[in-house]
Amino acid sequence: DNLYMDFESVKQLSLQHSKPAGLLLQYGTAGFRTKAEYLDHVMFRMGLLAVLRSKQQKSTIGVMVTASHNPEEDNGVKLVDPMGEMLAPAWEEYATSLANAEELEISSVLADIVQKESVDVNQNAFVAIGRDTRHSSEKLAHAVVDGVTSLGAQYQDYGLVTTPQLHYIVCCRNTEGQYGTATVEGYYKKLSKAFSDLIKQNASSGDSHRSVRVDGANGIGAMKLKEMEHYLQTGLFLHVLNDGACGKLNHLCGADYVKVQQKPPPGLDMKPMERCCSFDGDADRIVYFYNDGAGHFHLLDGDKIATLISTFLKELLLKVDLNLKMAVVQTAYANGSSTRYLEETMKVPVYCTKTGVKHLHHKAQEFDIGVYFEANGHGTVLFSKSAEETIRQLAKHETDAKKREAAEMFENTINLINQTVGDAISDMLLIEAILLLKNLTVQQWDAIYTDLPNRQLKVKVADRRVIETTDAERRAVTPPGLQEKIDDLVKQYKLSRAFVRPSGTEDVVRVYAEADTQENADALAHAVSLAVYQVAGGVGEEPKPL
Ligand code: G16
Repeated sequence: DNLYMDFESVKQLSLQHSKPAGLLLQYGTAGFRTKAEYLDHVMFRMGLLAVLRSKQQKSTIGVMVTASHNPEEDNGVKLVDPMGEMLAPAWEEYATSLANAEELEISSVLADIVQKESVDVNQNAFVAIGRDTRHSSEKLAHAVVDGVTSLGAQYQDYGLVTTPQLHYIVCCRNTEGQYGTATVEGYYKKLSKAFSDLIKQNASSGDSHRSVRVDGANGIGAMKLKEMEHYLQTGLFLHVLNDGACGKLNHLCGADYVKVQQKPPPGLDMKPMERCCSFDGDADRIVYFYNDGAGHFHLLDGDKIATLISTFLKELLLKVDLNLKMAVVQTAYANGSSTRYLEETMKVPVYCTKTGVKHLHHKAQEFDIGVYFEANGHGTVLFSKSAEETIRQLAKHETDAKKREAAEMFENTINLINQTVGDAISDMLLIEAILLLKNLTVQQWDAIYTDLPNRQLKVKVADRRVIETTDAERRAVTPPGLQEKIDDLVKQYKLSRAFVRPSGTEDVVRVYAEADTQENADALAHAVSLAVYQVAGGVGEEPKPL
């Protein structure tokens, strides 16, 4: 029958994308990620998986070739579900079995998925493919295409796009254009219009000619932002640096570098109080920073962004007089001060999930307005269908002029936000608009609360899977003795907290610590790293004090 025939062509083509012997990979925090040279078979097979998912969902599925914040030599793949979310967790297991299947097992793994998920093999399938600027990405994207066509499915290759652009496109395709026009140009037009409509509502005396310095991580974000400037005719001047013209992707630049190192990319010439921001390698994360008059560096990370956005939204809710349920979702990395500020001063409920946008996104869907941000700058805002509808109706029909204006501002805000996933470009425009509308300087934004000093470190171990965690990754359950050691260490400092977890994107264990002073946060992070090294099978050099 059909199914059998199709699998025949899969088998044929698969021989051109064979799996290196003995290689085992795990679907991680955001898909598969490792050295690019090990990924050809994974890409082919994720093309296959996307087709099955597309048939099952009767929708377009996205495949993004990127390793985001990882070094240039790495690559990876993120799968995008119909509404633009990350692939459903149940399918991550299929992805792992398919990626690890031996050549002769591929058909049976496919047949197994078809059976378990009641996939109608005769259903049409469509896959939207995108890639970042890595050297390896083009060839890997071809492997995805081979996977898709070997199952007789259709595809569109969108070429070089940011990850959030592909998520947007998938959502547009599956809502028949309701979310927007399913092209990169459609994305530019939608966001540019929302941004210009929003800042037109500025009533304050704030200067609407603004500039921001953008570190593009030498990646796709820089390229796409330059394309977008043409649509953004609004008095926002973007000085794009690290645009890929000469520097290496994510090397000494980008959101991850700035957040983890707590310093600006070398060579970025910051004027005092000038707003700067950094994207990551696929432009789904953003952090802001500036230098004060005294030459001190200040970082405004995902937590500060979440606070700014939720303050703005809460004020809008008051103005439109709607009783909608708003919450903020964070992870264990959220600075303790941010959580305290949100809960105690802003009176907004805060939830903590495991690392990975898929977890935060899922939780945020439970509320009328769910603001989610990882401290690393990955996040967005979700609006329930009914909340969005109520706001749009108010913007159209409300007779009280003040309320109607606020509802219009709310509607423009919704239009500016990429609700499918964290999006550096959309987040940047939203932040710029909020600062303007609230007439806030970057320093005033920063002063909303003061971060607890913190430190993040990485430890190399033989097998990071020996560390298992619980309580949204805040406690380690294995290896035995590790958590007890951490607890003892934490007790030695004031306002302290620490946790460890295996990374799902790099072959390292991540360590996070915060305490009353930077010195103490550094000392605690180092002590915890040593504990990991000793108890969890550290390899290479022992962690040194900072
Ligand atoms: C990905 C995920 C993020 C996560 C980050 C680090 O980001 O999308 O949710 O915070 O990896 O994850 P881990 O600590 O498990 O390595 P990106 O920007 O690299 O795709």
